[in-house]
Amino acid sequence: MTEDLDNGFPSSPFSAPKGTLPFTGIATFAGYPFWKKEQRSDAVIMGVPYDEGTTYRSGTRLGPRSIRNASMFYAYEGAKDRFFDADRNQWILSGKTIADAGDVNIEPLSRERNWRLVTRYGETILDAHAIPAVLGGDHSITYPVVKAFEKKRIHYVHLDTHADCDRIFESDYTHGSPVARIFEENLARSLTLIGIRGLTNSGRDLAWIQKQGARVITACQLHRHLRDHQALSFEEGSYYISLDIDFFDPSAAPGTGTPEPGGLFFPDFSDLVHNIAEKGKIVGFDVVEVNPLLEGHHAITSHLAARCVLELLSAALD
Ligand SMILES: [Mn+2]
Repeated sequence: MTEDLDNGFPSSPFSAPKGTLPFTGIATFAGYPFWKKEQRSDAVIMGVPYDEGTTYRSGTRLGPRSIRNASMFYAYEGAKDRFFDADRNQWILSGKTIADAGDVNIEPLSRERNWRLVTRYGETILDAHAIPAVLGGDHSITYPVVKAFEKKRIHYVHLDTHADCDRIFESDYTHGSPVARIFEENLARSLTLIGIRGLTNSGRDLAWIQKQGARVITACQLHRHLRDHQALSFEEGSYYISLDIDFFDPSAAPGTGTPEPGGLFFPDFSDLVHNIAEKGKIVGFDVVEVNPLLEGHHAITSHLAARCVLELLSAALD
C-alpha cells in the first residue's frame, strides 16, 4: 500500500508529452503542464477517480480521465494570451500558471485511506499557495477535499439538484451526504445550496439543513432571479464552490447518475460564478458526478465539465 503523493507521470526522452493539436499527446487538463511542487502555480488540477459513494448508477471513477480528454479541445500550443472569451470580449487566464497534478492514487474498498490521501493532496496544493481545482469522482469526495480547507473558514457553495444532506445510511459518507458532513464537522462558515429541484430530495433533510442556517436557492428561484444581483449577492470572504454536474439540465449534461429535469444551463452557471467572484475570493472548487459511461461517445457532459473548470479558474484567477 502506497500513501506517497508521487503522481507517477512519465518523462519522455523524445519530446514534450503533448503535441500541438488537441488529439495528440498525453492528456493533461487543457494541455497544461504536469505539476512540479517547487514551481509556483496559481492553480493545480487534481483528479479523484472514486465512485464508491454512489447510491444509484456508478461510473464517475472515469470522470477525471474523461474530463481531461474533453479539455484537450482547449489545448493549443503557444497561446500566451490563453483564451479569448467571445461572450465577455476579453482574454481570460492570461499569464496564469496552471498545472495538473494527476490523480489521487485510489485503492478499492479503502475509503479511510483514500480520503486521507484526498485531504493530503488538497493540503499539499494549498501549502504551495495554489488553488486546488478538483475533478471527481462522485460527490462524496467533496467532504475530504473541503477538510483540507479547515483553517481557511470558507463559505461553501453547493451547486446541485440535491441538497446532499442524507443521514439515512449507517455509513453517512455517500455522495448524498457531503453537505451534512461539512455542516456537522463545522468545516464552513456558511452554506449556500443553489439549483435544488425535483422529486429526489428528502423534504425532511432539506428542512433540517435550512434550520441549521443554510441558504437554499431552488432552480426555479434561480431561473427567475439570476440577474437580480440583490437576490443573489454574496458577502466578502473565501469561497469553495462544489459543482455537481446534475446542476445542469439533463439535456445539457446527460452523463450523470441522477439526472432531474428543470436544470440550469452554462450561461446561468457563468453568471453565477462571476457573481460570487465580484466580492468573494474563490479559493478552491470541484466538478463532480460526471459519468462517461452514461453519455456515449458524444462526451458532451465531459466537454461541459471541462468548460466549467475553465470558467471557475477564470472567476478565481482573473
Ligand atoms: Mn451532489
